[in-house]
Amino acid sequence: MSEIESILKEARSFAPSEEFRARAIVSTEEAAERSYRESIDDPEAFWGRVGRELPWLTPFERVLDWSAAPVARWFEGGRLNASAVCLDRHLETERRDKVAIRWEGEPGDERSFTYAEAQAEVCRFANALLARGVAKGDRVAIYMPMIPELAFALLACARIGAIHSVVFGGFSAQSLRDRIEDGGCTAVITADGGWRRGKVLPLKDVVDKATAGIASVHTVMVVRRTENEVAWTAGRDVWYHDAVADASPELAPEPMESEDTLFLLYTSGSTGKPKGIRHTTAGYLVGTYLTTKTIFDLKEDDVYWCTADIGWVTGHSYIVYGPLACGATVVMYEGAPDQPHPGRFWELVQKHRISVLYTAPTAIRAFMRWGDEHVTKFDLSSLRLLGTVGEPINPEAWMWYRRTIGGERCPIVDTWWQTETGAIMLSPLPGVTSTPPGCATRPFFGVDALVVDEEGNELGPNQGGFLAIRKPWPSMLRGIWGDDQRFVDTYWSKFPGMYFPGDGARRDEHGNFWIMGRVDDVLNVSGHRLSTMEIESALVSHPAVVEAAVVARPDDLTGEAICAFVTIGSGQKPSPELIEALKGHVSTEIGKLARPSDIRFAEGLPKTRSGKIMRRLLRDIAARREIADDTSTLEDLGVIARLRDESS
Ligand code: 7RM
Repeated sequence: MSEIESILKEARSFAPSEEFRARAIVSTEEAAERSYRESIDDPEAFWGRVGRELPWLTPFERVLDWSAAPVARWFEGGRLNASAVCLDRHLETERRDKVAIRWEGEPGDERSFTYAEAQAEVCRFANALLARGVAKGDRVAIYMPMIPELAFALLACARIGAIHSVVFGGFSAQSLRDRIEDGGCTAVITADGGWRRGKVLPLKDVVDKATAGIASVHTVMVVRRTENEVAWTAGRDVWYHDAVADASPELAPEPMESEDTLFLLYTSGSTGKPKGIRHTTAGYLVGTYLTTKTIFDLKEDDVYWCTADIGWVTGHSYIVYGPLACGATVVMYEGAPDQPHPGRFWELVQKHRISVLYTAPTAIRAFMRWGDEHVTKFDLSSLRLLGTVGEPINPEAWMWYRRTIGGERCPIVDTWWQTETGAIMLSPLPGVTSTPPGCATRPFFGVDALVVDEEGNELGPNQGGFLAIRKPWPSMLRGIWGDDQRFVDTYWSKFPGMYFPGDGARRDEHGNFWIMGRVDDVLNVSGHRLSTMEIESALVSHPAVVEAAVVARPDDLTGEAICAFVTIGSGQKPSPELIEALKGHVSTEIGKLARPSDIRFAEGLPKTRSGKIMRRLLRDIAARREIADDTSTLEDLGVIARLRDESS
């Protein structure tokens, strides 16, 4: 029994309006189909043409070399620089004085930078790094709040050919230390602090703890943001404003080989030590550039906002590299979505006339919980396109997003991808794809995706199985830093010749892909393999429920029993009647097989710092086991204690 049974049925589907379609970058099904066919049948012709849209210092000679599979080599012979692709290229055009980054701090302070200003700032930053002895190929850890200097830090590293390794500003000193050591970083860029929910996160203090005793770190560059007191290590620490005071605003970009490493980004995965995912220069830029342009349908006058933190891959690809390569105006926000009020995001949309918004299902479900009144008091008519990423979005949340945020007029692109894939892999094309709620729909150009069984055989329509990808694509990871064998074992060994992302999926009769969650989360109830995501979707479609996480607990009779943790709306009360109602609701929505044995009410669910539900912790609680897993990536440790209390 290797298939995952799919029980969720969704009959609704939404096509883009004629008005949207007519102006879209990809505006007909024929054009989309033609490009997709070419990208699969003749990838070198397709990607060669896209590649030539970037500004090269030396043109590439060969599009793809797959002879050392699974390590691909794209655009060999070419030289380019990521900071020049994102900034310099626009300075010769009308975009020179266009706003590149419009930033707002949590306390409401604002700054904005045109492309010309951003380029000068990045050159000063890069000169300051050079003056401190940071050289091409060196690894630089970046541990910062969401301020413009964070984006500039990535680009300044790229300008001199240093490899950046961004660590999300919410991680602990130990996590930061592990990543600095694993990458062999010689410099750290940080800030005194950052604002989060009205408080100062003392980032420099954390860096001091993380670097104590690491002799290889010769420089800690500190941006002044919150003006809190910081300890100072003479000779090692340097204020950013001092370092750039006399730095020249000009610096020729370092010519980088296509396959030179652009950055490392650590992903924790479910077990073992974090993996330093390695991305290279040209392929990554080509992938993020093309997906940003066509999936977000970017036009010259768009104001684009991706709400992720740059500490995650979503921020790397869709705040910094993709949108800037496209010459977009990017909004960046430092703080929490409910600071100082639960309507902060919508206030930002109204104020900056944001037209394209990209956010996560976890945020959308929080907005639903907080209530429509915080949304509807703002004017959201500037929005024309919405996106989601990070988790499967349940149809209920998708419908709410469409109605309440998108005013029923904005297409939604549900984008499936990973840190490892570098860029979006499955997504609707907003001008052409008719989209069912909660569906990531189709493979992007060049993505040869399929659903296979345990043996790697392709499955037919509506059979659930493992998502796999058959061909190399430009923005794919090139390896795990310092561990080539783990790269092969993790991604290329389950199905020979295919990339294995670790997600379950099914393809429906229209060819649409439905992501069914991580395969590690699949339940086995009386011999039936069920996706947690589908049961969660059924629960959330009950009016009392705002969020749900389903896990298995050992059961003598059925092998595994279904245990559901649910968060209910603010006007709702936990009761035995509600428990029965919810169990009955799942039975009627998707069938008796999926009826939960236990329903447990939870004030909050354990989430990673990027908002993904951590089901493995819930499995321990459901089985009343000690938590065996590493909880260091958990957003709010208190959640676990409260869940324990509530379920004992
Ligand atoms: C971009 C990002 C990757 C994992 C991935 C999936 C899940 C991401 C979606 C999704 C369903 C989506 N990178 N995931 N996007 N699942 N629909 N649209 O999130 O490396 O942090 O995570 O996230 O399980 O494998 S990531």
